[in-house]
Amino acid sequence: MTSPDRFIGPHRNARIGSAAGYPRRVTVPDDKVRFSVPFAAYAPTTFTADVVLDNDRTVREGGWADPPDAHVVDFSQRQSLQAPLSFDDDGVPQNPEGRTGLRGRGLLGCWGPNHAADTIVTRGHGDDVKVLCIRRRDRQGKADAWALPGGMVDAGEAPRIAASRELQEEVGIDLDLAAATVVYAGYVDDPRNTDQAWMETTALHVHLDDDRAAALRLSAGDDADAAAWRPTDVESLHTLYANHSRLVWSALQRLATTT
Ligand code: RP5
Repeated sequence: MTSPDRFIGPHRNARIGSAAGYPRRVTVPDDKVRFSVPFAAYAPTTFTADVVLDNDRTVREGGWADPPDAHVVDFSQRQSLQAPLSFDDDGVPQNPEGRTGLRGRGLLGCWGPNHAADTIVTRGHGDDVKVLCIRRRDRQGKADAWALPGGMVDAGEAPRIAASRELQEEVGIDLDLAAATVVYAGYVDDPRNTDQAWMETTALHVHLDDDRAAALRLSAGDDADAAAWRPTDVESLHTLYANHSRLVWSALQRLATTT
């Protein structure tokens, strides 16, 4: 099974994405994405959303965001699934996939990697495999933002537990993910990413037989306003949020070799 061409090349959503309230990003040409490539004219705007600033965990009980000054964060305790952290000239973690046309944290709480967990639940056989998706309530600039069920990993929480919790919250189902297989762990090409804050995920795959899949009663909630089984042909996959197509593709490859 050959992976579609669109999985190859520099991050794209992180350069063109305009999540709610985001200022216009500086254009970053494909050949200038890597920070190692000189780009003298590069002068991105700095933007951190008010909701992030209002949730500074050092001043607000229950806050989920780092303080505005990145230098007070202990980065020795923060790990990237993608690559060892590297830092810009100001000592702030730098996006491992390169320039995004925006600095600051945007809508993301953490300087550097922001960890999520996603579940890829599949059903069906051969050319008729379907994947369980949610429609993101926030849409993130799209008319129809179908995505994998998933969300942020809470401090100290295992990705498997976070994935299971999100399935319950967003789709209303209880699935035991103890035996689910990690098919992807790394960078997410998310439209909210910036040069200094980005999404990473651990994606768990579980395939359900026809009876188990038919018994599930899907009920969208929390960050989702719809839940449905979606097709997995290449064109459908490429309409998914961020680079979730890449995650589903990994699961399909696993299915093709294990069934
Ligand atoms: C994506 O954003 C992840 O892959 C995950 O699906 C999601 C987590 O963010 P929220 O849904 O919590 O906004 O990057």
